[in-house]
Amino acid sequence: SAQGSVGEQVDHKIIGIDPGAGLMKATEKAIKDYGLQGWELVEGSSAAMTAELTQAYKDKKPIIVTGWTPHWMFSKFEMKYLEDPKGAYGKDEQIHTIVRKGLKEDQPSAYAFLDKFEWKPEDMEKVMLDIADGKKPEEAAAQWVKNNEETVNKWVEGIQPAEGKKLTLAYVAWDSEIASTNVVKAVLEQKLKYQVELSQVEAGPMWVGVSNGDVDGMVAAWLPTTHEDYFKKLGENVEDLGPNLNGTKLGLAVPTYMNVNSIEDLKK
Ligand code: PBE
Repeated sequence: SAQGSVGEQVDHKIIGIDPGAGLMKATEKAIKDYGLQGWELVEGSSAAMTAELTQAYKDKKPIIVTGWTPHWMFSKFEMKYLEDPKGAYGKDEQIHTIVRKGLKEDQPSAYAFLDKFEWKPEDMEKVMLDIADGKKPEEAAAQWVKNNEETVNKWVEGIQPAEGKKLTLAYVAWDSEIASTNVVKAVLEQKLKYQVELSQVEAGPMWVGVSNGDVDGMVAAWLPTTHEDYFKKLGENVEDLGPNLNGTKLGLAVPTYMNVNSIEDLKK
């Protein structure tokens, strides 16, 4: 077309996120598997990526981002994943809750709730969307807890409040994990009377922190694929409480106004 190839339109750039994200590793793999020589994966952050996407979308400009589900970008914008016939991004997986060894004995109430915590993609999306629309994460989380009293009460049923005990949760500033971690904090504080501190770190330090006991836990482990490397290295030293969310997806995402459907088309 008059605009040239998709590569020319976007200056052969894929807008990525933080380098510790499994999504970045998967995208490096996609670049290799699909033979996208000359393409650059731009490092940044979850927030920088969505800021760039928001601006491009407003201007109806072409852009390719590293995307994932659950994410508010798919409700605020008309977006599509590029087909991935080679399976570079792996299959659908789960988000797991991971805690430090010994938490069960030291903090049985927190442990019992974290073990029980499980919600749906649409729950997480609701909180993410409120934050994207300008609510503070704590406010969006408190609102969700208020609107979902029945679900929340089931999570904490029969668990003894901890009366001011301290707990630290690690997370990465990914939009999905900002949402989940703040909801878990709200429940621990409101329902179980914990004093929760959130530690915002990169993906590597998040895993290391739980494995060496510096933090008590996290709800941000994407397994078995996205955080496979971290789990292989540190999985022995943590306790995996299993999935807290089912129904994820990773890939390259573009606005639907772009005339491209598959990662294979980026070669042209
Ligand atoms: N993400 C969101 C993370 C996990 C949560 C898909 C950007 C990643 O490690 O890629």
